[in-house]
Amino acid sequence: MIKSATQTHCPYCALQCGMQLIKREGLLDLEVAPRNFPTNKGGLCQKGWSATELLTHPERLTTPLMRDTKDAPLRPVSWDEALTRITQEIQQLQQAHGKDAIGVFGGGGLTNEKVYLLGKFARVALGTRQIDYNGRFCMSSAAAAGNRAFGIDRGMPFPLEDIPKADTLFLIGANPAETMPPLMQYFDAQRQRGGALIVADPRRTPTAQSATLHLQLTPGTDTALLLGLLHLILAEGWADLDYIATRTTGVAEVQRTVAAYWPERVERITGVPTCRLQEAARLLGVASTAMTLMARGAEQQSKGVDNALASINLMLALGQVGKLGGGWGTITGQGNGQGGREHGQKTDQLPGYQPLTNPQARERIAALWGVTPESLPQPGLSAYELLDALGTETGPKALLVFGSNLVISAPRAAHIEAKLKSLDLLVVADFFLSETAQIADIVLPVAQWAEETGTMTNLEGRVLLRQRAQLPPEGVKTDAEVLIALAERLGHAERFPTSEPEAVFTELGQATSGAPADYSGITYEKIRAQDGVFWPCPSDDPKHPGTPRLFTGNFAHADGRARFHAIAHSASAEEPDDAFPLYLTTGRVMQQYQSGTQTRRVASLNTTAGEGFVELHPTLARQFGIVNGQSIKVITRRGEATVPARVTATIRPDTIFLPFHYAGRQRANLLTNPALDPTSKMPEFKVCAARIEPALIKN
Ligand SMILES: Nc1nc2c(c(=O)[nH]1)N[C@H]1C(S)=C(S)[C@@H](COP(=O)(O)OP(=O)(O)OC[C@H]3O[C@@H](n4cnc5c(=O)[nH]c(N)nc54)[C@H](O)[C@@H]3O)O[C@H]1N2
Ligand SMILES: Nc1nc2c(c(=O)[nH]1)N[C@H]1C(S)=C(S)[C@@H](COP(=O)(O)OP(=O)(O)OC[C@H]3O[C@@H](n4cnc5c(=O)[nH]c(N)nc54)[C@H](O)[C@@H]3O)O[C@H]1N2
Ligand code: SF4
Ligand SMILES: [Mo]
Repeated sequence: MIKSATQTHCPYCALQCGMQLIKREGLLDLEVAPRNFPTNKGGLCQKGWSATELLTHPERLTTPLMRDTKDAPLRPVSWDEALTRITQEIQQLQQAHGKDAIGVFGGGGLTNEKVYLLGKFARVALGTRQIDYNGRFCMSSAAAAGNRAFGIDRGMPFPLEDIPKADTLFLIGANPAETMPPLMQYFDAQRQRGGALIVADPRRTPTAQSATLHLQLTPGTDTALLLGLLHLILAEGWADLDYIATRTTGVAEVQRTVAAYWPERVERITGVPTCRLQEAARLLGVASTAMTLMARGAEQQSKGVDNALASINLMLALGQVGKLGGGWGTITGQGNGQGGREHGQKTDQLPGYQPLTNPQARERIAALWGVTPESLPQPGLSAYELLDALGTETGPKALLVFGSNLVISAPRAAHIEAKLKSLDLLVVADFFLSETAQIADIVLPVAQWAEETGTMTNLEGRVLLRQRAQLPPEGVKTDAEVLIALAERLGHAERFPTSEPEAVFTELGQATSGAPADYSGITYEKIRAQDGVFWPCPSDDPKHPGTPRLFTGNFAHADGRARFHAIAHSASAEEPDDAFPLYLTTGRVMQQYQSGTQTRRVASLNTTAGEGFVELHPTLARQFGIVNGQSIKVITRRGEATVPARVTATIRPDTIFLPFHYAGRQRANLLTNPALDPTSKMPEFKVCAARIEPALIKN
C-alpha cells in the first residue's frame, strides 16, 4: 500500500528531472517513480533511478565527527561539542588574524535557500570576504560571456521545448548523451524534423556519433574553429545584416579579426579538414533557425570566456539570438548550477546577481539584513585562488566546506589537498565521508535531498521545488539548521531568525526584487501550480507567470543591444612538447557523478563504472606497446596517475582522456593544470600536456 507520493526532482544534474518518491507501508526505502514533468517527460537516467539507495546507505554519516589533534583519528562527538569547537576556533582565528581568516566554500548542488543563507552567513555572521564555490570550476566562463554579450547570464535564455525547432543545432564541447541522457529526446525530435546536428569534440562520443557532422578538433582550439566558421559565413553573405545593424554593436572590429582565419589556416590550427569546416558553415549559414549549445569542453579552458564569446558572435552574426528555435545557450551542469551562481556564494556577488561592489545593492541588502553597508565585506578570491592561498600569511586559516569534494575535483589536486591539510581548521558538511571529509578536523552530517525542501533553478532558468519526502535520520541536521546554529553561537541570532526553507525563500525573493535575477514574484505555490517558474519574475504583478524566453525584443544592456567581441585565437596555457607530447583532456562518464562521493556508493552504478581509465587511440597504443586493460602511468608537470588503458578509435591519436570521478592514484586532477581564465578564473581542466608509460605495478 502506498503511504505517500512526493512530487520532487532528482538530486544530481542541472536537468533536475521531475520524479516521484513513493513511500510504501512497512518499507524503509523510498522508491523512485516517473513523473510527467515538462522537461524530462518521465525520463530519468540510471543515476536518478538509483538515487534513493543513498538515503539508507550503511556508510551514511549520522553523527558529527571530530579529531582532537591533526594526527588523531576522527571520533564521534555530539552536535554541541562540534559546534562549540567550531565557534571557538573561528573566534580565536579572527581575533588573531582578522575576519578574512575564515574561508567558506559552497556548491552548485545546494538549494537556492542554502546558497542564500551561506552567502549571508559569510558576510554577516563571519564578516569575511573569502567565500567562493565550485561553480567557478563549472559555469563561470559561460556566465561571464553571457553577461558581457547579452548583459545578463541565464544559461539557456529559452525553454528546452525550443530545441526541436532548430534547423541546425551546434553542440560545442558537450556530451549530453552521457551527461544528461533524458535531454537527448529533444535532439531526437530535432533530427526527426529533418534538422542537422553538428558536434565539436576531440572525441567521437555517443553524442557525436548521433551527429550529422562531427568536428573532431584538437583540444583547446575552439576559438580558431569558431573564427573560421564566422569567416566563411561573412564571406558567403550568410550574415543577417539587418539584425546586426538594429540589435548589436561592435561588429566592425570582429569583421577585421576574423579576416585572418581563412579555412586552410584554421585546418592547420584545429586539425578539422577544410571541407568539414565549409559544411558546418553552410549548415549554420543557410538554416532559418540555428542554435548553439555549449558545455564544459569549450568552457573549462584558460580562454573559456573567449570561446564562449566567439560562439556568441557566430549566433549574433546569423541573427539567431532571440529568435524562436534559434539562439545561444550553455548547458549548465550541477543540480543548482544556475541558482547557485545567482544568490551570493560567489565572492563578488550579492543575491539576485547583484554586484557586491555596487553601492545601491549594498545599501539595499544591508538594510534587509539589518547591518550597515560598510560592514559588508568587499569581494575576495575566486575558488582556485582561495584554495591556493589557504594557510599562507594572508590567506584563510580555516575553511568551511558545504557541498564540494575538493580533494577529487579541484585542479592540481595533490597541491590543494596539502593546502587543506595545512589549515588550522577544516570543517566539511556532507552525508558521506568524502575524500575531503576524511582529512577534515570536523565533519558535520547533513540531510540529503529527499529529506529537506528547497528550490533549485534548472538549466533553463526554471525555478523548481524539491519537497521533503521523509525526515532526516536521527542525529542529522539540514545545512540550513547548521548555518543558523553557528550564526546564533557567533552572536547573530536576530539576523538569522529561521532555517525554514519557505521563509528563507521569501527573504531571498525580497533580496532579489528589482535585481537581474528577480525571484520576488515566485512562491512555492506558484512553482507547484505552474511546474516551475522562469526568472525574472517580479512581484509588482502578482500574476506574473515568469519569463521563459529572454532577448525576444531587447538585450539586458542599457542600450538594449547585444555586444560583439573581437577575439583572436590563443594557445592553451600548456601545449604538448618533446617531454610531454600528448594532449590530456578530462570529463565524465554516464554512471558516475562528479567527485563520486554519491555514485561510487551506488552498487548498480559502480559495478559497470567502478574504475578510472585512460582513453587512447590504437595508433598511440601500438606505438607504446600498450594493450587494452593494461595499467598505465599518465604523467604531467603536476603529478602522475595510474589507470587501466581503454584503447578506442573514437579519440584523436594525439589526445588522451581521463574521467575525473575517481579517487587515490586514479585521480585525473593529480594531472590537471590550474591555469586560470583571466576573466572567469576558470581552471583549464580540458587541456594540458602529458606523457604515458606502462605502469610496473597495478593501480
Ligand atoms: N554522468 C554525469 N552527468 C553529469 C555530471 C557527471 O559528473 N556525470 N556532471 C554534471 C555537471 S556539473 C556538468 S558541468 C555537466 C558537464 O557536461 P559535459 O560538458 O557534457 O561533460 P564533459 O564530459 O565534462 O565534457 C564534454 C565534452 O567536452 C569534450 N572536450 C574536451 N576537450 C575539449 C575541447 O578542447 N574542445 C571541445 N569543443 N570539447 C572538448 C570532451 O571530450 C567531452 O566529451 O554534466 C552534468 N551531468
Ligand atoms: N579534471 C576535471 N575536474 C573537474 C571537472 C572536469 O571536467 N574535469 N569538472 C568540474 C565541475 S564542472 C564541477 S561542477 C566540479 C564538481 O566537483 P565537486 O565540487 O567535488 O562536486 P560534487 O562531487 O558534486 O561534490 C559534492 C560533495 O558535497 C556533497 N553534497 C552534495 N549535496 C550536498 C548538500 O546539499 N549539502 C552538503 N553539505 N553536501 C552535499 C556530496 O556528497 C559530495 O561529497 O568538479 C570540477 N572538476
Ligand atoms: S539526467 Fe540528471 S537530473 Fe535527470 S535523472 Fe539523470 S542525473 Fe538526474
Ligand atoms: Mo559542473
